[in-house]
Amino acid sequence: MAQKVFGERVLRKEDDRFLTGRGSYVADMLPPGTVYAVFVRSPYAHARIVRINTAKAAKLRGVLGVLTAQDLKDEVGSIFTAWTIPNSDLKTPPYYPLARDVVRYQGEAVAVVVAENPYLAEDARELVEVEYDPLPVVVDTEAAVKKGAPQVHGEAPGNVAFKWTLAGGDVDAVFREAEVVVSQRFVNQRLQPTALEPRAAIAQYEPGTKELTLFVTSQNPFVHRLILSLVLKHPEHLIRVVAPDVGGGFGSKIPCYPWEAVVCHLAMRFGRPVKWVEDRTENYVATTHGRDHVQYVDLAAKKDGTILGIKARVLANMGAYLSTAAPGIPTILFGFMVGGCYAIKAGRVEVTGVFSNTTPVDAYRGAGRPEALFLLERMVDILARKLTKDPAEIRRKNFIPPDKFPYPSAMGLTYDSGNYEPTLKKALAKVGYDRLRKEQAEARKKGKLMGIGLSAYVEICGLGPSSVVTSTGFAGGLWGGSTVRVHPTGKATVYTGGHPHGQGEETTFAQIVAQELGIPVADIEVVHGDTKLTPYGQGTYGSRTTPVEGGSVALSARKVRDKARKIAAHLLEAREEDLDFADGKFFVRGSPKASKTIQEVAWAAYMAGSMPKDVEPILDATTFYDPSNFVFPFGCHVCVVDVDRDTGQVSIRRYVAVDDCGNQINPMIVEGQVHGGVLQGLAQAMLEQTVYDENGNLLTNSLLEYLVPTAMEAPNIETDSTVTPSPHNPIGVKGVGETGTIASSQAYVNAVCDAIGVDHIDMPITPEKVWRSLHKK
Ligand code: MCN
Repeated sequence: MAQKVFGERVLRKEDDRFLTGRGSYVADMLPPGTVYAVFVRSPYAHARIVRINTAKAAKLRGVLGVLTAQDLKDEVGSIFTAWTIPNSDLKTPPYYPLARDVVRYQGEAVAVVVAENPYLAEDARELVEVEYDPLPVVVDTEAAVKKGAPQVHGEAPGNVAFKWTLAGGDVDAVFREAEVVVSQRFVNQRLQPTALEPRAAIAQYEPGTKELTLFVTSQNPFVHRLILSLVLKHPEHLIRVVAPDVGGGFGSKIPCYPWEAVVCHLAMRFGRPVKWVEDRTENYVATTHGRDHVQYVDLAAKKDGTILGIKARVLANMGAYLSTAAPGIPTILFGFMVGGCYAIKAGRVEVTGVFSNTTPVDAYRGAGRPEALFLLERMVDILARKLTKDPAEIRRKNFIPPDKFPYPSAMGLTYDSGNYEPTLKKALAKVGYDRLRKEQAEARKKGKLMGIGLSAYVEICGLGPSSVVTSTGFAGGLWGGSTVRVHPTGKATVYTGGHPHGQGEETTFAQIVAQELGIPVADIEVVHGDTKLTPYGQGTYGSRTTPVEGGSVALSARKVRDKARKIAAHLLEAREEDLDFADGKFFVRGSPKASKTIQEVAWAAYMAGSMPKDVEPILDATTFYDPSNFVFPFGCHVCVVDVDRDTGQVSIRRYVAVDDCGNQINPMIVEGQVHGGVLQGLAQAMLEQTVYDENGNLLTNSLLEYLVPTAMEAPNIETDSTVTPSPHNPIGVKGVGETGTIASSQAYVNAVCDAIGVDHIDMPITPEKVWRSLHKK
């Protein structure tokens, strides 16, 4: 195929509407007759609800209703978790849409007000009187599992939500064999996903057809539809979920939230469209949080730096309830990756999921993998320090060799393809590693502090083979679904089950089809996010959209090409085998003038006056593609920092990211994803941290207290790549949406610890922590 579109830096098609303010967001929608819902949320983190008096609020003119759990008891069921990890004694206490007798975190909803306009709704909320009887609160993860700690749920003694163990190889033997063991406790702090657009929903009910339509900020409209049909007991085929443009999600718009179900119920109850839009404070208390681990880690090695094995004991704070995907994150997505890119012989991970009086956690960019790669890459640096070896050397020595792929990891996965050393080599060359180490030695003599932090990673994404993910208790096959349809005039539409919300697949999926069919990118539209328009699909998360949904798109386009070839052969009176295809044209081999463009074939397929025998009219194809394995992108990042001895201020001098996500469809978009991802990981390392007081009040409940980085804190991120295609994926791609986040926190922490010569400082590394660490010595 002569013309190359796949692999080109095509400008993002979606940006025209985003940059001119023409995106279509739920908060901007206003169906005629819309009324507004606001939730009354508990100020207490743990309390018994003694009584709720709604009379005054309900009397306010313009208020349609004020509802409590009592009113919804038989109408809206409890929200359930969709990832029930086997062999873990998982406790799934009910998560009612409005709290029944007890509230278990600050911000849990106890009542909902519906009014003609949002101001009235707010006023009425003030009039709802709730009497609480406060109960003892537990926020801290380690405190929650101590004897005598306040109990969050009667059905989960000791606040234990589950216990899960993963072991591979003979762990005890490698620790016996070890010449050196290093140990460290890490806190991977809780974070608050901060998508530009908070969550929003509008539900509409059509009594004539009984169709319920929900416009919602979702990463996976079909998952919402399925859960809502069960929770509301409304038939699935009569629910339409539309997720229009969504202003970022980072994992927090995967879950189906109780309040989305309530809004649906209200629309059916009052016969009016009902709208609910979070503000940032509601977003911070009521949208899921991420991370929140306490980890105790041991690494076994030989004196020459050979890593033998790893053990991690983890307490994972789940918050007050188990959100949609929550149990799978500190287990499946975490435990399998603790060996990273090293040829370790054995590993053991023991995870205890812990209930506490905090907002429930769920996926947050990287979801489990940042927590795994952080602990491993920190341990490698601690080992290097103990053995006084170069951290780059230790990594190089332990990489899985390129000829060992597909590689069966000690933790039980098969890494599809990899060649790790070139990413390290490229990153070190780009940053000028040897020169920097010399400069560092000189600077130290003068009392100046400069540090170099490395981070090598491999991660699991492109979820997944359905047989594997369902065997982990996940209630959903993770295949990809697409339809590619060429219209009579030769323009095309791609219908995908993915739901990009910032990632750029409206462009890259058009590139895939353009490459396969020779149709210009400008003539291809990508449709997503509407359960009534697209094939059933699983949505966008776990950097699965390109490998899985994109794989499906490529296969659909190839089916279309095969059908078009049949029609072209018929029109040209040639044999199919004698046709070549290039630049959107079928040629008869040897007589290039005898040709038909894909557009001519499309016209013929719709007119259908002269079709080959057994070929149906029109030109389209649908594919449901279930991959045979996950994909495993990898890379190496280097962070260089300068530390001010007097103030503890850290400044990033260089940040180099070398990533391998297999074939790249659009290198510009790939770089954009790496930039965003790296900054999100650096944000955890430098600034972000959820803080509760001992009573469970969320102190970081606005953007004044919760520090997200701005352009001022963002370093210049220098990117480069290597290309190791995935062997099993139809287009050789691996995901890249999370790699930056998975790699960057530890690169920064490694750099700071290297600069000041300590084993560890917990994130976020504030100037105060650095200063104290320097002055302790
Ligand atoms: N891509 C490519 N070549 C590859 C791999 C990817 O050109 N070899 C392109 C893709 O086609 C797509 C983008 O890179 O345009 C990211 O694709 P992919 O890695 O498949 O990730 P997903 O689309 O599945 O996105 C999910 C991922 C996750 S899990 C989070 S969280 C995240 C992220 O993407 N949230 C984001 N990136 C985000 N970006 C934005 N702007 N907003 C979010 O909420």
